[in-house]
Parts: sequence; C-alpha cells; structure tokens
Amino acid sequence: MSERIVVVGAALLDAGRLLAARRSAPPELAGRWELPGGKVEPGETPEHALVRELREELGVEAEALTRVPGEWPLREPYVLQVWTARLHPGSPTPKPLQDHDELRWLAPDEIWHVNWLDQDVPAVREVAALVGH
Ligand code: 9L3
Ligand code: MG
Repeated sequence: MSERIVVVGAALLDAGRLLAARRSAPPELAGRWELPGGKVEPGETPEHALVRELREELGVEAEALTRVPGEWPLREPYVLQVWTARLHPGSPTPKPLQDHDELRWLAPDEIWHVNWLDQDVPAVREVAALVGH
C-alpha cells in the first residue's frame, strides 16, 4: 500500500475575491486554472507548506486560515487539501513567478469564469459555498 502525499491548495481571499492561477506547466495542465500550492514536504505541516508555496510561486507573504472540509484525489499518490488563506498586511502583490502565467482575482459572480482544473472543481465548489460566492 502506498502512502498518500498531501498537496495543499490555497483559497487566497482578499476583499471577497478569490485568487485563481493559470498553470503554465506541466504541458498536460497548462492553460487550466488552479488554487495555487503544492506538495507538502516531509516534516512540514500543510499550513507551513501553503505559506512556503505561496512565497515561492507568487512572491507573497500569506497565512493559512481554515481547512476547507474535504479531500480530493489527484494523480496517485497525491490528494488535494485546501485551506483558506489571506495576505499579510504589506505583502507584495501576487505575481506569477513559477508554474503560472496569469493570475486573476475572481469576484463572487466570476468564480466559474475560468477553466479550473477538473481536480480543483469540487474544492472550488466548497470554497464558494464557504465564502458565499
Ligand atoms: N495540483 C492540483 N490542483 C492544485 C495544486 C496546487 C496541485 N490546486 C496537482 C498538480 C500536480 C500536483 O498536484 O500534478 C502537484 O502540484 P505542484 O507541486 O505541481 O503545484
Ligand atoms: Mg504548485
């Protein structure tokens, strides 16, 4: 039996808008939108991984807030877990530094205007319910 590895996704919220990030890699995921994040490393908490990934991928200083209920399968052995998150006051504005080529802050009525990764759709649905999108 293989151990599952958690991939954290951030539902980064600011003024009621949700950040969506368009992947530029790998080729099979390029052009699709996701909740930014990545793999939790050995010995790391998911919350810490989220902060690290957002710093690496977007150049921001952020914090994890609450776990979004649920866990969604990715390619084996990965599973997606999602936390809401917010920017620290004074954080740089998010920029697509790695793995993304475009970012969008989605207002409540825009949440389904981007082509989310199939894998992220159930998670985004939960986030939308949670934050009243
Ligand atoms: N993944 C799916 N949805 C997400 C994230 C952050 C990641 N919201 C998938 C894409 C990759 C794997 O998880 O197959 C690892 O993610 P990354 O480390 O390439 O971001
Ligand atoms: Mg990533």
